[in-house]
Amino acid sequence: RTLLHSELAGDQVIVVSNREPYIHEMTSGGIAVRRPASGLVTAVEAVMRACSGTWIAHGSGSADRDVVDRNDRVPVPPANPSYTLRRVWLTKEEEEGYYYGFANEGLWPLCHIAHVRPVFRSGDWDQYVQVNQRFADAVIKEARTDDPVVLVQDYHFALLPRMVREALPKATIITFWHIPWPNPESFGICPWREEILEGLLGSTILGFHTPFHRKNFLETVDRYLETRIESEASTISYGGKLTQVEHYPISIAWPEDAQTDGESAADCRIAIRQELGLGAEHLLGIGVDRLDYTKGIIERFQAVERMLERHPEMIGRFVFVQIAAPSRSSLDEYQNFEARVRNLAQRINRRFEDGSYRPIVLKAQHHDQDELQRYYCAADVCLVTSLHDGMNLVAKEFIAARNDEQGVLILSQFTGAARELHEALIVNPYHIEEGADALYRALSMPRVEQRERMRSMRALVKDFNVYRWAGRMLVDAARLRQRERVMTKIR
Ligand code: GDG
Repeated sequence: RTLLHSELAGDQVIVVSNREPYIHEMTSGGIAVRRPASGLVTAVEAVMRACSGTWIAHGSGSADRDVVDRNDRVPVPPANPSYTLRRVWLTKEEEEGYYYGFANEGLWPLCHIAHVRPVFRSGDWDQYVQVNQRFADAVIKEARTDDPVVLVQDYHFALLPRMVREALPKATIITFWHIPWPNPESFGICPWREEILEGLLGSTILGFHTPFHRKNFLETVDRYLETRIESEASTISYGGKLTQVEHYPISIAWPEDAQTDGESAADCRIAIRQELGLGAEHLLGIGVDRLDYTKGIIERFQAVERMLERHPEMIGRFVFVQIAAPSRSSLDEYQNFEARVRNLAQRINRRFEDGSYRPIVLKAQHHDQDELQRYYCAADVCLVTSLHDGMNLVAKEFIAARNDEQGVLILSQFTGAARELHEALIVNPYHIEEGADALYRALSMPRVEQRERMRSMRALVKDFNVYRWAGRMLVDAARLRQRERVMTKIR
């Protein structure tokens, strides 16, 4: 945090993301504030609390308009304001085309390669261009100087860096791509691939979670644009401007105190089991995800089924709770996925049910963060089985919650997190047998081994926290700003 303050001393920071960090909703009891289920928000919010500034995002809550001032601004966090949230209002048509259409039916499956075919419609693309321009205009309007630090978040705004660069040539634009970047052949099917690459190359710094995604990006640019790439220095020179392409693994804010209102891990363990109608003898698994086809929820349930088949002594003893926050549910692909998840849970439950025992508890609704913490603390094992994931913050949240140094993490090899968390049980989620074996191994793991693995992962996540993620980007940005100032003087 101190590092953030010193790197940003005096600079204006503007964040742009689609999702807002706080959503105001009208409820029967008045206006309530909700934190969305989003890895990006979890990470960037921690940074904004530390460095203040303005966060520009799409106003999506039913009471969002009721709490803003004349300039569409509201101070946040509501209980203890430390920065400004500036809301941009999108029309239904814009939201459909830019967000649901191009971003989530096009770019999301394009970049994840999770066997869902991307859909590209020119009408969606038009909305994507228009909305990127509207957010770029909001950034330009917010800028108090000609060289603000602009932090652009994710695949919703691939065109915005160039748009802002054209109006504010001296701005430091740091773009972070939170999802994977595919190989050049896969990316090449996008009809507007050149425009997207050119848009991103308006950035001063472009960040990915892993060296692998960074390399894929460099190769994609090399394939489709006439540029000069310095692979060693990881810079791309395009149209007389340099972009530094780096990897910055994202993380979480390490909890300062136990986050469960003083409830210890041991208390949570008992309380959650009671709430689920279980006893102290029950073994508990947990999964926490947006209900998204990239997260490997089907494969996870299949691994649970296979484990119970192979180890019948676990029937009646092991329960798996899946928290699945609804996401993008107006899209067909997501509705179909939810139906498949529900049907599979039902089929497995029918197969193994016994009295009140059901092996899978599917909680397909949004939960409070405190509630998630309690589940993390109560679980014997946490399953993260994404088919592809930029990083995956749930893995890190589970580790951070376990100050009792107990619990086992099962982690897909296709997450960015697997590049760091070597003491997890790493699995290929497509290999159901392997998942079942890992689950059984986790449930039978001696406490001493759990402690050793957890202790080592906790040290890593505590050290490489989200402030380091932001701090490293900002140190690099400060270096480039300084170089630019020197070069301008020389010229
Ligand atoms: C993208 C990339 C990358 C989940 N359900 C609820 C809830 N959550 C929170 C979790 C966690 C976050 O949402 C999910 O983060 P992930 O990292 O797992 O995934 P994405 O949302 O897909 O995030 C991902 C991330 O960006 C950051 O760069 O790691 O790879 O896909 O924080 O706790 N939060 C609440 N209620 C829920 O029901 N409050």
